[in-house]
Amino acid sequence: MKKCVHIFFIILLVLGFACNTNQSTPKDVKSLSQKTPPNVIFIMTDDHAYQAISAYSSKLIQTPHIDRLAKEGMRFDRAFVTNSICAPSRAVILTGKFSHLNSVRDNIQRFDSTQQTLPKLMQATGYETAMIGKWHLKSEPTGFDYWKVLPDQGHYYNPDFLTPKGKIQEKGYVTDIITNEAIDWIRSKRDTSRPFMLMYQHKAPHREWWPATEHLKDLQSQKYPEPATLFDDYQGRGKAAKEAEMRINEHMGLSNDNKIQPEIADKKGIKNFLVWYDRIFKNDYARLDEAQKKQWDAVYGPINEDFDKNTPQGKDLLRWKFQRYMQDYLACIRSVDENIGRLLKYLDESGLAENTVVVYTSDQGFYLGEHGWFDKRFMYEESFRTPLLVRWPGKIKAGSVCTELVQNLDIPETLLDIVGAKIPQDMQGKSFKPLLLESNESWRDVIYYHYYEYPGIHAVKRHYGIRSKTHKLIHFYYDVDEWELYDLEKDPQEMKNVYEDAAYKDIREKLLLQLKEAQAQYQDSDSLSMAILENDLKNK
Ligand code: SGN
Ligand code: CA
Repeated sequence: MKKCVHIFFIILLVLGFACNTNQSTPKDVKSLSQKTPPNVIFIMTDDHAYQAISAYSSKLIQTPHIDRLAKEGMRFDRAFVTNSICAPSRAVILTGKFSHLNSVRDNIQRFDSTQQTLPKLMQATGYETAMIGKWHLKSEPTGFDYWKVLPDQGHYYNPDFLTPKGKIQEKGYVTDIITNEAIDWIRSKRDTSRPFMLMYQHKAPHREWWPATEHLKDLQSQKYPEPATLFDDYQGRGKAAKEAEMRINEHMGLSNDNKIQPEIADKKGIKNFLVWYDRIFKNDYARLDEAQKKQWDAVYGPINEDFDKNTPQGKDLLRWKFQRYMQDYLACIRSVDENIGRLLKYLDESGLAENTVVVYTSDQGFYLGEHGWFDKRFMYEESFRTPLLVRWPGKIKAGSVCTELVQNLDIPETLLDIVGAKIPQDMQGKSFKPLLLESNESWRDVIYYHYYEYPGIHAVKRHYGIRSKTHKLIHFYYDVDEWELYDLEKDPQEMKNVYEDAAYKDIREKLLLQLKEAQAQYQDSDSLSMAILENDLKNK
């Protein structure tokens, strides 16, 4: 039966092709040009929460340029990562394999650059490839005809870049520079006889949220709506949520994050949490030139004076820190949005837009005060989920929305599928090209997740789990052995663990079974988790 359906579609395709080639209107030229393999621009930001993209929610900020991709393409409302942290997410996108198979399970490990990757496979298909911006994988990029990347996390102001010829410092603001480099590569550095894939990856809006000088002031006077769970007390959940060190109140640095001079924070006796908070503040500030310092002081000086005079206490301090956090975080996103606008404008003007697939995503989601948190790592919704927008002119219906469960794991397979390349058997994701084309093929029921960086910064315990469209099952392990189950329809904010609730017995059993199946499918297991844990502890 399936075979018949396939043959039917092939006939339809052939007929469609024949119809197109029979026409002799100017449209012909267009359809022919669309038959040349499309270019691919993969845009990834760092820690960009879907809550801060107006195509998803306009509560916090307007992002008209990023929204264009949703308006002219497809918005994914159930896009997730496999391991909510930077380097692992990047390794997943390069390899199409889960962390336990791709050499990078946490931000400490080094990417094995000899393995099969998306850019290498694209090169083998005849594509010119480039990687510009945040890389964060320790080993040098491979599989790229051109690369220019930030060392490690990079800096916001006057950043250094690594190139095959060595390190160079560029003057200006990192988001602008990365975009200049990207446009410049497309315009004048690539081999124009071949299609290209550009990975254009921003540092912003990563902690510690240093906005561009022109946006320093923009968002200072606005009041941002507090999330309903800002004052979460973590009752109803286990130890992992209670013990994580990412509460705005206690773990966000007053100096390095909120830009209050260390001397003022110290004088007030407010804990800055990180021991090197002042070093970070001074290092970043020291990178500014005299004019930048002047602009910086003009904005942050009065904030410091006001904080010194009217120091908020208790709950008000949390409220104040949340507002400060949003002002800087969102101002960084302003630059991202403007720069994506610049890139899209260049594609329009150069005539490249029509035959270029543009993907927008983040390396993971982020907490914007939900549960009183910043950072990510958890399999709870705000950090597990990530924005995903895809524009493919002439193929994806403008303004479409997909609610199927997809993951960053699926991105390389999808891109290979789009350009007509073979997807290697050992890649673990699934091409979502059929979803882009809105064909009615059956999709998956659950997605799998595994996080490893513990003990470590922010103290989020090791855990794995699955999510269906309606429920989530999580197992926290190592120094705890705790299970959590959430009913995402009744409790979308994940406030009440119902794992032990008798009313959920059947659902729990079904999910436990699906978890085992997912682990088998992705070649993960409890014994592998234990072996990895032992190895990680030995290497500490
Ligand atoms: C830094 C941040 C952390 C963050 C990690 C990983 N601290 O260490 O808050 O979780 O990066 O981020 S900071 O004070 O140096 O900003 S990731 O996006 O690279 O995974
Ligand atoms: Ca990140």
